[in-house]
Amino acid sequence: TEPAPYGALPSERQLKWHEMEMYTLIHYTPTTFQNKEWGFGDADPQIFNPSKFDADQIARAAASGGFKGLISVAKHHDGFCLWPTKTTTYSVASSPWKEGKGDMVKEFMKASHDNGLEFGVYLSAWDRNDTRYGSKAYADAYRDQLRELMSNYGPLFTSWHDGANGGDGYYGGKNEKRTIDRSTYYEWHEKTWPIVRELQPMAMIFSDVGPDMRWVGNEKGFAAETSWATLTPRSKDGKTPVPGEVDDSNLPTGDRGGQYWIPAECDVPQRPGWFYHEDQNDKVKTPNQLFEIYLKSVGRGGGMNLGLAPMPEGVLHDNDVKSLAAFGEKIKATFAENLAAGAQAKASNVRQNNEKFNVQHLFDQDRYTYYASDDNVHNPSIEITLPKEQEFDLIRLRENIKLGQRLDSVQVETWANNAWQPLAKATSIGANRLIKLYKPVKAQKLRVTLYAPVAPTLSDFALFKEAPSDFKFDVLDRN
Ligand code: IPT
Repeated sequence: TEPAPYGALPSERQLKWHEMEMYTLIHYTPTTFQNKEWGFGDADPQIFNPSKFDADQIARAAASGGFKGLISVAKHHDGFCLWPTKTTTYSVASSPWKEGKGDMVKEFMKASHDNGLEFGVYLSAWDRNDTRYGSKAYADAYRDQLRELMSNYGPLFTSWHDGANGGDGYYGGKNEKRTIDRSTYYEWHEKTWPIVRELQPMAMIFSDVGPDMRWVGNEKGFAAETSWATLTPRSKDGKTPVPGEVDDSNLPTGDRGGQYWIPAECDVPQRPGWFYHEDQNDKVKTPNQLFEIYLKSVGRGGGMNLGLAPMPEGVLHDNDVKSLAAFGEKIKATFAENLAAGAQAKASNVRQNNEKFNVQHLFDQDRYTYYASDDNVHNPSIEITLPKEQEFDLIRLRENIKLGQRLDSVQVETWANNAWQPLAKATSIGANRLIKLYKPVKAQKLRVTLYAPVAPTLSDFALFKEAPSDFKFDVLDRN
């Protein structure tokens, strides 16, 4: 019989999301034309006039990087809607683009599907254009916008809710105080998120507090070295934690034994900011920088959400396109060959001596078939003999998370000079853990020791060698 599940468990939609690993977030609004990061909501819709908007160029670049999804910022803080909404005239319908007949969210959706990407939306709750902002009428209009997006753009993999959601500042270009109580104003739990659940049951809801995935607490794209998928959201003031009003100190690490399964989503822009700025063309992240982010997000059991910033023309700059493609090549080359394939393995204990739980499942590429020990054995070890000596610098471990995040830590040793030599240790394994070694090592025999408060359920052990990237930007002497 299977071990009993341990702690908080992932939902179907979370399991699917863990397998997806990485996707992109597109910031393109009148703010792009103003060369700003946070628009004031005062941009004349006439400036939204892309000369060669091409959603396909953007989605193709994302797909070439190995990304599996694309999120359209359908409305940012400036309030401009990229689709012809019924709720406000401040939208593409008032712009010269396609003579006001266009729907950019739809174009992003089509381009995503054409390029094999799943599609999602970001809808800013903060709105610096809408004069109703702060009143109940606006909160209702926000929910109407959400309903439009959830209804008309196919199956969505996420609905992304930023914690940068309001308060004082500039509205319509005027410095105004609009004091809202964020813990009650948007009625996230009571009214707003139920719309997502009802209309898009497979959409992962992102926010500081989940419920499906959490902000990681920084915009560097890095989860903490120890990052649990489980979390107990905390508020600063004893009220119900909501986006923008949380104690965010536990977001990078999660909580061991946390109340809910709310894994970290690591968001980071490909450039210094989320929007395009011409003077940052030489600051586009390189494939090696993106790879480091991958290791510290996906490799720490989270997701990687990379921000892409089209130019005012409506396409990505060549530097961004080339770096994405080279990153995609690097990921492919690195993970093309599992150097542990074909290994023989022997565990100190196998659950009920049953084939179903034997160590060969570690090498079958299936995230949910697994090795398990008996219930009273909490730190079994597994000896692994590779078909021949291999050189590697990446170790991948996975648990069958359908039974929870069970492992506290693992230790890996290699056999050399007639003794076991310590090689690496890691905590918080979960859906996917990548351990990067300081330098490549050669070994044929390894030993993995597991530490858990219950019988562990390990599903994967793999070894890889990071593929080099000799990428150089054409216009810049930088790699
Ligand atoms: C930051 C929000 O404060 C946070 O709640 C979360 O939504 C995050 O954005 C997403 O990246 S604001 C940013 C300027 C740090």
